[in-house]
Amino acid sequence: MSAVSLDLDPFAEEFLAAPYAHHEALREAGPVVLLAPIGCYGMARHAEVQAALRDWQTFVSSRGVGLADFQQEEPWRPPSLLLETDPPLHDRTRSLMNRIVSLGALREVAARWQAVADDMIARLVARGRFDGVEDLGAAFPLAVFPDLIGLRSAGREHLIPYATAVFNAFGPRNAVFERGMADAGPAMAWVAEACRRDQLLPGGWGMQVYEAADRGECTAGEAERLVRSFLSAGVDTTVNGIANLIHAFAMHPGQWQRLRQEPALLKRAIEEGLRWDSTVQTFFRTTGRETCVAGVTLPANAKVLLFLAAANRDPRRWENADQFDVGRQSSGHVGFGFGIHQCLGQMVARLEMEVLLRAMIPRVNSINLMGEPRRRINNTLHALASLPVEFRAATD
Ligand code: OVP
Repeated sequence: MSAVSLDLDPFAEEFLAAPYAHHEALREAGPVVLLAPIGCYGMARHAEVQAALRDWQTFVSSRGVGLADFQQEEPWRPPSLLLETDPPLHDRTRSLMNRIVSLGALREVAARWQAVADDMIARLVARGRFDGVEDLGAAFPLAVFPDLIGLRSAGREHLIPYATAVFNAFGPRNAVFERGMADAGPAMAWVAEACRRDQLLPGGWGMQVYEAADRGECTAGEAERLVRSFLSAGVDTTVNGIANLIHAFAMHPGQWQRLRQEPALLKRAIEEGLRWDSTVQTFFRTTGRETCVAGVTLPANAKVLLFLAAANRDPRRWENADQFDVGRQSSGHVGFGFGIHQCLGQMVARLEMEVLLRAMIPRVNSINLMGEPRRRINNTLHALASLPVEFRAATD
């Protein structure tokens, strides 16, 4: 069998603005489709996406996890030593980073992050109306994450524009990419500088990567690039993860009431938010050899787009997949990926959402949408530009 060809560009602005409207067509066309306008394969069903993510020997990452094949064209920046590598290199860098991004390290910051969240949410409740992106989605990660890494204070406003460029660069060189790149120069220069040892504060996760280099676990050059991964992957993902979760609750007031009545559902609610609206919508792999997926032959050297967010709403995997239901058992979603590359920072992302929801449950009676949210179109992220909301104070 060969893959069904679709005349669908998943990086067209109309698609990126409303991806969920197109996912059903992608899933129903077949287990593997040919996306004719961009000349690559695509998979949008949970079983096939998960299987491809598990099989890193066939679906390789070292040729880039964007549309560009690093074997055909020069990467736009030196490849990530985590995301854009295969074993054995990947396993060495990932093990090193796993020792830094640990549960123990997060336990040390949890109480402080809770205090920051409590204070931020109390102020937002007092204010009433605010922007769920700027005043919460961006404000919270920026209040905790750069300090965790040990970044100096000056220039942190470059973090989000840098990430925008990084996540756009996984897609084609379309107008979305060009707009993101147009003013990214200063952000790229700032990030490059911020990753250097002499710019990092002692005790932070950035300096800990250099200390691993001192122990011979990697070179100083590799350390610099591993610190870059923290800054690339750790900000815009959580910014929009939080904003998307607030948006989900604003659209589903009954689900917020349910969580308030059953706070024990907190962890499930977070996973459900990640399943229902995955910030990272897609990643590519490249076939290192010919392979067969559900009876369809894929040639070697092909780019394959994995629709993580579509897999997370596959009715073959979840009942009422399009419903946001905080009581649902959502584990098994691929919002953080799956397999050897599964999100290194997932515990950080979860902790940020946890402390925020813990702060909100006793204080926020209702979350009300006060205007049309505006999307920020990105080739990879499901992102919001603004989310006008109101937190009505709890009196109970
Ligand atoms: C979502 C990710 C995203 C962007 C960059 C990197 C990782 C990196 O390692 O540089 S994972």
